[in-house]
Amino acid sequence: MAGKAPKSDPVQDAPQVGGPKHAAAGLPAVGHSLRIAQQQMGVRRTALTLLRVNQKEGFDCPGCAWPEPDHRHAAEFCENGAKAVAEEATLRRVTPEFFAEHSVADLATRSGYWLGQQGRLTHPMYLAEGGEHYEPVTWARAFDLMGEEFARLDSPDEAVFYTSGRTSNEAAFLYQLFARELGTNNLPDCSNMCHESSGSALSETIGIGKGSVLLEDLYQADLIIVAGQNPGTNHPRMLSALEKAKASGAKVISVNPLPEAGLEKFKNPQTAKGMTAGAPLTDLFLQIRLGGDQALFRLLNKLILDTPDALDDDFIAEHTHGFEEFAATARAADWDETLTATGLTRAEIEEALRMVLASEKTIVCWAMGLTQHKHSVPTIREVVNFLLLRGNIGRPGAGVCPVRGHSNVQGDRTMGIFERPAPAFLDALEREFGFAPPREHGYDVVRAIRALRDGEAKIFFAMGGNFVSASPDTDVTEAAMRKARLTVHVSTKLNRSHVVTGARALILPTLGRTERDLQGSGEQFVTVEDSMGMVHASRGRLKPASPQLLSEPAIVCRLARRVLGEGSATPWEEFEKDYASIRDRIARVIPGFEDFNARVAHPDGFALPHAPRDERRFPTATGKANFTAAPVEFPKLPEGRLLLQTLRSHDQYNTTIYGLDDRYRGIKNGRRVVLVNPEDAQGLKLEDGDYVDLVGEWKDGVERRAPGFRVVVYPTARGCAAAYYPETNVLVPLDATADTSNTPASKSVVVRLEQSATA
Ligand SMILES: Nc1nc2c(c(=O)[nH]1)N[C@H]1C(S)=C(S)[C@@H](COP(=O)(O)OP(=O)(O)OC[C@H]3O[C@@H](n4cnc5c(=O)[nH]c(N)nc54)[C@H](O)[C@@H]3O)O[C@H]1N2
Ligand SMILES: Nc1nc2c(c(=O)[nH]1)N[C@H]1C(S)=C(S)[C@@H](COP(=O)(O)OP(=O)(O)OC[C@H]3O[C@@H](n4cnc5c(=O)[nH]c(N)nc54)[C@H](O)[C@@H]3O)O[C@H]1N2
Ligand SMILES: [Mo]
Repeated sequence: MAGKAPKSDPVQDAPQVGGPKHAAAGLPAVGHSLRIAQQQMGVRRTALTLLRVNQKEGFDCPGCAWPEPDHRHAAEFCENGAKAVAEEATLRRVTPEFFAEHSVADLATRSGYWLGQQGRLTHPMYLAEGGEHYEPVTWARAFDLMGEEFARLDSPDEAVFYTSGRTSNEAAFLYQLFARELGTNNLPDCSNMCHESSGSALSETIGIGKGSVLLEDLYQADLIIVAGQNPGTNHPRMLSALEKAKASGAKVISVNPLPEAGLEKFKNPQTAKGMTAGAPLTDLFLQIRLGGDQALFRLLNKLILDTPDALDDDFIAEHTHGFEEFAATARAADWDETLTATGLTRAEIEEALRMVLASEKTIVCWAMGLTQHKHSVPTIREVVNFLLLRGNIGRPGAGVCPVRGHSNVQGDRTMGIFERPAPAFLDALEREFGFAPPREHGYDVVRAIRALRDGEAKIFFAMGGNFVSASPDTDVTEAAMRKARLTVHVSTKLNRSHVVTGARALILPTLGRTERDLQGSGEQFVTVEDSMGMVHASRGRLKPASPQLLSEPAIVCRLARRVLGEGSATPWEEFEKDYASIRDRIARVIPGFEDFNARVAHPDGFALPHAPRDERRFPTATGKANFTAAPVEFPKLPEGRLLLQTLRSHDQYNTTIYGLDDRYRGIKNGRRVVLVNPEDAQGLKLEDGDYVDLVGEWKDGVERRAPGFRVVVYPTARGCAAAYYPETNVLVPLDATADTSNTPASKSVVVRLEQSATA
């Protein structure tokens, strides 16, 4: 049935529950991904496309930012990468006829799943003020419409330029250049909702906001701690790396309120042994309470300090700053407080300490479980303290490993997609392009929503993503978006952000990773940077979904020419024609990209410099790696309430829903479920199968309600519930953000559960 999308909205949310699985990947996963891919692409296209994923002459998997190993398998992708590819390479199409048939009001009643299942966008579409339907427009008219609206702005700061992390380096570089030539730093991105807390904590403590390990380091480590991450679903290829590390003797501690299948056991689909056996990956599972990680690492740090000969004294003396103050604070760490904050036992923490002390080379990996809390930045700083104590940064087999989400989110930041750019970056732009970039900081995601809400921002332009569904406080965000004069989305697929619009709206359909990009000088490739700072080329080979599509770089170049006109000395036409000319400029502006075009010709690409990793040099304010000493925080829960984390199911990619199952957690055919600990359920007089409303409680007193969730009694930590995003984004208050990074605290939402009227 490839090519045919479901006519009616298939979301009949009727969850069935079969209990969590204990192993991830393996044969069922391969079969499952092929089935989904063939439904979207047909058999032949599935085979042709999937064989090019992550190959040296192929395209970078749009799934996640996990790096590719040097020796690649013929199938160097995972089940969820295959789903991401199938979503893009689908044969289904959203045409002008589709928009004639469905009004915007009609589309606004559909689920995100249904919208995404309709297929690829084929034509630029325009929604006029007061219009009921999107109508096809020519590209020329689309750029004119944008030109008119940009000309009406009183200040360039009334425009907001959002980026999602799939955008290539080339497109991202041009996009920030355009925004800055226009005169604004309003460049919020998905990172603001994602790893911003990691960036904030790491830049201050080690001088660079990126991870310090390469794949080889994982293979050499003695101990790998995976905290706040579910790789079985979100970074399945990481499981192969953990398996390889374990084969060379590494131990793994996983720190998580949920027992995640992938971390328990892994059946590697790429090896004969893995197909059947299934190796246990975790040696110690610490089932921590939500938000308890800072307390855990603080106590471990105290225990390390109290152990004779446990410190790397030479490293501390030579390379660090602030040790004494930190040590004094850490020595005061309290067992009782830690046991309350973490829900762990003394024996578990002592076992963790033994493993930590037995390890000469330790790596800590983390993702959203550590970054999306109020106290995420001090939590990650505490992880850094932990590694610094035993000299675990800047030598093989050791270091920090924030595992990124979107496949080029790290590269986009390197290219200057940042609302608070470093002065040195702006100086370099100024030298290269001969204009004076704005120096004032711009809006991040949360501030952009406030600015739209308050009428201070008037144009919202998105390079990919699904801003209204990904952002917190859905009702507030949607109302804010509706106040804009113009909303523009450069997109591959239909999503909710296209139907919750400003007065006028444009959808600009673009090429995906898998597609051939032909420009004036011939076939183009683009480049991306993975989670470990490796840069390499990505080439699409499929025929584009429609002849109308423009590439992201082409859209930016034409927009810049229309809006900036004669005022810009930048060779936008040349950039569009030949992406190598963009890379030449990147090479001159961004350190680490010298000789970019020559070096990216190497099939494996190249590694960006990382001072702490490469030279044990820490480019911080003090010139050393900084210990920090913050008070321990953890969420305090009022009586009868639960702390809710909002997370991903196995069948979604952020706001893109592939299906209604969460196989590893044993949930089928429904997303409106809330996982509750058995004792909590008993205390709240709830039974598995009951229907409840989740009601958010936040200090502003506003009632935030997500109705009709089926209770699933599940082995999560006490007091800690879990439900899927984006359905639960209505519950995350706009102002509930992490200190310093301003990331929405979407892993610690206080809720009460009320019997549901809508069961
Ligand atoms: N298939 C697929 N792949 C993806 C994505 C996707 O949606 N689908 N999204 C991509 C993106 S953008 C990102 S950022 C990554 C996200 O990757 P993850 O961070 O793995 O994603 P989440 O589903 O948010 O899972 C958070 C994990 O942290 C745990 N956790 C939550 N709170 C805490 C806490 O306080 N402490 C500890 N120790 N653990 C906690 C949760 O139980 C869960 O296991 O994945 C990327 N890859
Ligand atoms: N409550 C809660 N909220 C969260 C999170 C959470 O854990 N809990 N996680 C946060 C995180 S980590 C992130 S990263 C954000 C994600 O936020 P976003 O990045 O904004 O969201 P996505 O769902 O990844 O965007 C999907 C859309 O991108 C478009 N797209 C896909 N490929 C391409 C392409 O190649 N080019 C272009 N131009 N468009 C493309 C498609 O139209 C698709 O509908 O959500 C955040 N929101
Ligand atoms: Mo993310």
